[in-house]
Amino acid sequence: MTHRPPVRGTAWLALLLVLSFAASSQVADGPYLTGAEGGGWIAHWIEDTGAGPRARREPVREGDLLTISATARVPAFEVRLRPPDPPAPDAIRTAAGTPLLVVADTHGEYDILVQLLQRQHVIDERLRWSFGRGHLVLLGDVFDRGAHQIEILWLMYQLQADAAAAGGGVELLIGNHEAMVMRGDLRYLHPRYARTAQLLGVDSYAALLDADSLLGHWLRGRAAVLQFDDVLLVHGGISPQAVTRGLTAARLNRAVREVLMGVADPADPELHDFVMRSHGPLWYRGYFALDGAPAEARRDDMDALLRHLGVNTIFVGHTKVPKVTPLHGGRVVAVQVYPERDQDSGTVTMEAVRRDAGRWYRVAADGLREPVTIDD
Ligand SMILES: [Mn+2]
Repeated sequence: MTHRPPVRGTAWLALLLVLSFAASSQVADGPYLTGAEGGGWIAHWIEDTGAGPRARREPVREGDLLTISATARVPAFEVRLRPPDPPAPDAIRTAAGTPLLVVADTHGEYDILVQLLQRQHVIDERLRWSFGRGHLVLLGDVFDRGAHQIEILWLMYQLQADAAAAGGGVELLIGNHEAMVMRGDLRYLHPRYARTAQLLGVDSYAALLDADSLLGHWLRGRAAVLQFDDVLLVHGGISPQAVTRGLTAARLNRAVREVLMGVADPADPELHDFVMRSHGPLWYRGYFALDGAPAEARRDDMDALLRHLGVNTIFVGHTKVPKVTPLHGGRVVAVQVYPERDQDSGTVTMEAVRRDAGRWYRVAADGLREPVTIDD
């Protein structure tokens, strides 16, 4: 028997669908800065003229200020274009007591990320750095699913410079969705960006983030694996195979970078293959018991792995958990609580991990701050 809802209900449902599509179908997009002949870049925007979208192009160069448009919930902010950054470090050592906030996959959920950063006093109401000498690390997967990946990229780009000027730091790690989009796998791309590529007349959205583009070059210089004091930060995880393979953060970062740069004749093609597969750092899920099966990595494996890497704990995103969860007796901490907003109440779900004065806290976009015991 087919259940037919009353007509009145159907009309409401239709209205809700229209409204939710309107909310997610922001037309304006950009800027995308593609490399220009003779240096500098061409900035490409999609503008909403009211009578439909229109492409705008303008040459820009180092030192220029560009405005990143406001969204429904987040104000506009400015970015200053700077010379290419050096590649991200493989390791960061900070003075005792340096605060750290670790945020996992954001998947285009810009306003939820901004709310979380504001509630944690990492940025202020105008999105300016207010974390002083603190460090912010995003564990990758800024791209795909949600509608606002480009805003997140620009915000991280600008905060990186502002944090460095304040004696702190910002690192965006490479997740599997960064690798997918940069390599042209656009299966999970939000429709907003497919439309942008079409309006700008490029074959693929990936062309707007190629190695000659400002953000594409910047992204290819990020790390996939970061040793931060006595912990390791990575999107998916480090397989215990790293021990027998002799893999370090430096080797993994070099291999991921070479893949994303499209290095034609790599010294270690087998490693290039490894880093883009299920046991590579962007994809690994072996710390987790999934689909009723026990975790692939056992506690003995984890001890050998941590000794090999020279850290006490590995923090990962990529695999969803209902709350920030220590695993394997605190050898791993799972951080990815998927960012969501309840459409009725407006309340948001998203968690992160924070270190203050050497202690760890589970924090959330609603302002929650709760000590979390990581060690046995
Ligand atoms: Mn992922």
